[in-house]
Order: sequence, then structure tokens, then C-alpha cells
Amino acid sequence: MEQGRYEFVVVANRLPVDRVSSEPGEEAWARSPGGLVSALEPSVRQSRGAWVGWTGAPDDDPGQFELDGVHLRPVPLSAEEVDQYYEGQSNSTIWPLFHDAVEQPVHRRTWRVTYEAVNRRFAEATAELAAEGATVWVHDYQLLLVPRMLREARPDLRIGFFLHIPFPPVELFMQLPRRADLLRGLLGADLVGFQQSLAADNFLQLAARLLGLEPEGERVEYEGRTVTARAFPISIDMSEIDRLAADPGVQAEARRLRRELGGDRRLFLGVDRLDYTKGIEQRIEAYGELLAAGAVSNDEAVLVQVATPSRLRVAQYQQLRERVEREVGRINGEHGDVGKAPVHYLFQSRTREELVALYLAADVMLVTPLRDGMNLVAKEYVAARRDEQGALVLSEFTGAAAELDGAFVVNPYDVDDLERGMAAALRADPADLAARMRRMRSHVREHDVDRWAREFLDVLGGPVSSLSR
Ligand code: ADQ
Repeated sequence: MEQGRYEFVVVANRLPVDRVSSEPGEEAWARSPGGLVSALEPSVRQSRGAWVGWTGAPDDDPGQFELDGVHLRPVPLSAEEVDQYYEGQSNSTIWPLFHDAVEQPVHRRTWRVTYEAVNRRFAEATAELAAEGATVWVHDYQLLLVPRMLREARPDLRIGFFLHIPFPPVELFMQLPRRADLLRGLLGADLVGFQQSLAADNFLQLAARLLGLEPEGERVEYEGRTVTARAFPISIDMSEIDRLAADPGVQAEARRLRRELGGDRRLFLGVDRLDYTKGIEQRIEAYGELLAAGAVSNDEAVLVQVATPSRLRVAQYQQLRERVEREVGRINGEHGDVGKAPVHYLFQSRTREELVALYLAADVMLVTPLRDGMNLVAKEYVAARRDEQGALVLSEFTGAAAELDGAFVVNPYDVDDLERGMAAALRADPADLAARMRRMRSHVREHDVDRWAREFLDVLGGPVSSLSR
């Protein structure tokens, strides 16, 4: 096969860019916001690298282009492929199953077949771009088959894979039709990275159980090669959030928000994609119970829940939206007053500035997923609190809980425990809160997203690991 010229290739479902012009015939792109992009871009640019991914629009094929020194290679998907590969197999089968099956995974043969075909398209595009001996870094659950496909086409490459979501226990993984294909897909990589060591352990146990392999520590021999499985907890760009939190405009916005919500009312905040893994329903229900029991009053506190619209074409997400809206309506009806709602629900995406203003305004940040690979909102909240105030209520089933030891840790399935954690955070002594926040801030400062990317690439080896960053 003819080889390309890129020493470092990132492969992810989405390209790191968004279209900014809709003029017919005119293509204009801007870099997408977000930590992953800013973490990987310096390495990609310095190494004359490339990024392979989908533009996010069906039937869209703009062809390859360069932006800010990065070569971008769009992988086109038809509307039917978006239905079957993305909304189907990725988001209705693998996503729920890998999150403890908190919603019932749906299994369809056509989705699986399309998933494989699309993974092959990603692998082929990558194989064409990568230089001899290049480093390739594949991301996430949409592309589980790519490492093996790529290795078959290009045995010369160093292949890394990072899973952003949890990796399930063996018993759950075993439910997947053609489960061994997915496992072999991942074993095509030299290094498989996870958010938590628990996930790496699940993966190695699965390799033993399903393929009879014999893991030793974090390594396992497979087809004459060594595959390493290890935790690399992802993080955020602390300096970006810290800078926004220091911005006088953002601080003024935080003060305005507090005023508008009612002077001295204490503010509980949730910020999530509207996803059933995030525990939004359970959290709102717990707040309603605190109000009903008189443990918190509507004069004293208010809950703001910002939920980004997400995967709206998937039925389970539409149903979740309806349930959340009904519950918010019920609580506001029962406990509200004219001009004073207990719950403000915003089904909207917000800019980074607006999010940081909300973080600064919030007395208690609620991050209570039923299961979450990491959860960056928890780390963003900590990064924003340069004033060392505010409390974090954090689900024990997030990757973040393994790192942020100053949080009020709760079991989101246990509504009593949720209520206890929320009330404890609200009533905590300010000196205790400051000590907790200092500990968490120093952890996030030391472990930011740059360090995450550097550590992964160092362990993976190959040409990019030696780049000075
Ligand atoms: P997500 O499930 O998307 O990510 P998360 O880690 O919380 O979850 O990241 C969400 C990002 O979206 C954050 O940066 C947050 O600021 C932003 N966001 C959320 N709500 C928003 C809103 N209303 N408006 C604007 N921005 C909003 C997956 C995994 C996680 C893992 C990440 C990274 O599910 O477990 O932490 O990848 O690996």
C-alpha cells in the first residue's frame, strides 16, 4: 500500500473543527473549543501531523484541507450510516452497555455491520496518511475496531487507543453480540489507555476470559506482540479556565447571575449534556425531596440545571428530556412562588465564559452521574474556584472521584445519600471548604490535560514521544 507522509495521526469520530460559514461554495472552518483539541493540537502541529474524523454533518465531503498547520482528513458518512453507526451501534448499543447498562442496550445486526464498515473507512483513510513507522492515536468507543484493522494494513505503525468512557465488567461485556471482534479490535493497539485502573483491569480480565490470554501486570501478549493496558486519567486545560475566572467581565456576569436568582439565595448548580448517565433526574428528584422535607427552603436556595441538548434523535434521549421537564415542572408547581422558582432548567448550550461565570456563582456544584468515565465538569468547577470557595458534590461512580479527594462523595442511586451530601455541602464550614478546594486545585493544577497527552505519548513511544512540548 502507498504510504503517506504524516508522522503523527489522530483518529477520532469528530474532526477538531467546526464549519463557520454557510455561504454556498465557500468553506470556512474554525478550531472546535475543548480540552482534547487543545491538548493534542500542539503535538499534531509540531510533528506535521494529521487528524482523521467526521465533520459532524451527514453526506458531507469537503475533501482534505489544512488548518493552522494541521492536515484534516474528513471521513464522509451518509445519513443512513449516521443512523446506524453513530446513533445506533455507538450510542444505543455500546454507550449504554459500557455505562453499566443504566439504559437497556439495543442490539441490531444492521447497526453492527455498518459500524464495521465505517470503522474500516476510518482505518483505510489513516493507513493512507501515515508515514512509515508513524504514531497513530485512535480515540473512543465509536472506533473500537480501528486498531486491529490498521495493524493489518500497516504493521509498521505504533498504535495507541484511548477510551474516554468506562470499560464494563466482564459479565456485561459478554452480552455484546460478536464480543470477541471488539476485543480483538482493541488488541490491535500497542497501548490501550483508560480513565481508571478499574477499567484497565476489566479489559485484561476480559482478554483472559474470552481469548484465554495470560496478562502479566498491565501487559498481555497477543499474536506475538505486547499490548499494554493502563489508566491515564484525562484532565482539563487549567490555565484556560483559570484565566476566564480571573476576567473582570466573567466575574461581573457571576455577580449578575446571583442577583437575578435572588440576592442571598444559595446556588446549587448542575451542568451536563442531557444524558441518562449523568444522573440529572435523580439529582432533581433529590432536590425536590429536600424542599418537601423542609431541609432546604425556596427562600434560602435555588437549583440551576444547565443541560446541553445531546443525541436528540435517539429515543432514549427524547424520553429523558420529557421526564426531566416533567419533574422540574412538578417541583416548581409544588414549591415555587410568584417570581421565585426553586429549579431553573436551561436546555441550552453555553459559551465557556458563561459556564465559568456559573461555576463562580455556584455555592454547591452537583456532579452526580450514575456512571462516567471521568467527568470534566467537576475539574472545570475546581479550576474556576481561584477564590477557594464553593463545594463539590461528586458521584463515586465517576473517574473524577478517584482523584478529587476534597469532594462530598455520594452514591447517586441512593436518594438519601444524595440528599445528605447536598445538605452537608450547603452547611459546611467555610474554612473546611477552603481546605478541600485547595487540595483539589493543587491536584488539577499538577495533572492537567497537557500532562495527560504527554504521558500517553511517552508510554506509546514512536516519533512524537521525543518531541519537546
Ligand atoms: P462527556 O460525557 O461529554 O465526555 P464531560 O467530561 O462532563 O462529559 O465533558 C463535558 C464537556 O462539555 C465539559 O467540558 C463541559 O464544560 C461541556 N458542557 C457540558 N454542558 C455544557 C453546556 N450546557 N454548555 C456548554 N458546555 C457544556 C466524555 C466522557 C467523560 C469524559 C470526557 C473526556 O463521557 O467521562 O470525562 O469524555 O474524556
